[in-house]
Amino acid sequence: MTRMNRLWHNARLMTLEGRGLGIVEDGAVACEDGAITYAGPSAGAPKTAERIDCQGRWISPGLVDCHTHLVYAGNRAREFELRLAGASYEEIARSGGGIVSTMKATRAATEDELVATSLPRLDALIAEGVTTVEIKSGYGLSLTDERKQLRAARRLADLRAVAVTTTFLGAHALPPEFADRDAYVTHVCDTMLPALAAEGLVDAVDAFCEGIGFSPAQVARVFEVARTLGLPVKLHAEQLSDLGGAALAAGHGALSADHLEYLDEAGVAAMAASGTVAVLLPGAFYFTREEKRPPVEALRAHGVPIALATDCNPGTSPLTSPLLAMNMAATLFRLTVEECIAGFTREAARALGHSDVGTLEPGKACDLAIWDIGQPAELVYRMGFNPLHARIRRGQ
Ligand code: DI6
Ligand code: FE
Repeated sequence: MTRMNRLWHNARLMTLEGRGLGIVEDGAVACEDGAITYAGPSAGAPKTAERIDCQGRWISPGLVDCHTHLVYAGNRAREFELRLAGASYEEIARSGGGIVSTMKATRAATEDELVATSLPRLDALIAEGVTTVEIKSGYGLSLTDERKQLRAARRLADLRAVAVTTTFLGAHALPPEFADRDAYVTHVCDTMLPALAAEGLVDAVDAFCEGIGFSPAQVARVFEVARTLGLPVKLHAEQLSDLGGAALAAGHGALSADHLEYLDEAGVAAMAASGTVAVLLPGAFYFTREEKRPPVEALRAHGVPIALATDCNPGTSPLTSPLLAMNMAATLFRLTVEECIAGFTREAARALGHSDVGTLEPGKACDLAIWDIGQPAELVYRMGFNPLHARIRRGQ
């Protein structure tokens, strides 16, 4: 006996299967028990009990936001004003603002408060068709507070119909109670990461490899522990300077290296060799008024997969719109419409190591976004307009 047998028909599909958008002009998607059983031309669609007429609308895979820091307390609007008056992100970070100011607010919040204050941000993503979201820790910077942040992230998945995947970012900034970065990294490696992994709170491990963050040698220590725990790694690399972080990540078989404005050709080649996804974050580029573009042409030439994400965070990308991120990626980074849409679906799923979402194919989760548009480019072209008609998660 089959349950929840559904067919969305009279639709145009972006299946994202293979390399391009995978367009099917007169298409249908069938679902059984939350999984896709058919995605293709209407003519070949199975007969099912419940039929939903899409009236010519477009169906894409549900969007995947593969890099966010959306669980935090407080905001950094005051720092924004200081930056408008001329202060730099690095100056603010060095004078006790930046990540550490969000750490203080996050530490002061209860788990319930973190959930409540983060939920509207998650709802904004969901309203634009997001069905899978990655959420990083990194604003607790102690065992107790990182645990609280990761637990809050997990709880968001119970409150909304969305898949949440958690990433431990203990090596994000130096908490004030440690005078020395190496000593803090030891605490991350010996205490925080093993404990949180044992509690089942960690799906992947990330670090901030930067002059104001952690050195490649310190990141390598964290990655070694991740390896012994069997956890995949990813890295904030080459955002403000070139420390060779992406090549380091690639050497550890990282799922992704993220930001990458200062990535050089050798780093691109290393990523290509390891199959590491380049996650580009145009919101942070825009908000920090960065002038150096990530090496998109080299990434293409070497066949490095390109994903996009909001990087939703209070300091450098207070962005909760994947559609605006697509527009920024096209306008600021010169990505094509196909690259932008693939970047929030197929390639974002790859950046998370999730093989069950990101395309419309039999066997994948039936996570759909149904759009009121006449052509795919409209998703990327408009600014601040949301044409989502419906969002389907696991067939519902
Ligand atoms: N890079 C970023 O852009 C965010 N974290 C990171 O490692 C910024 C986080 C913040 O400023 O709060
Ligand atoms: Fe980030």
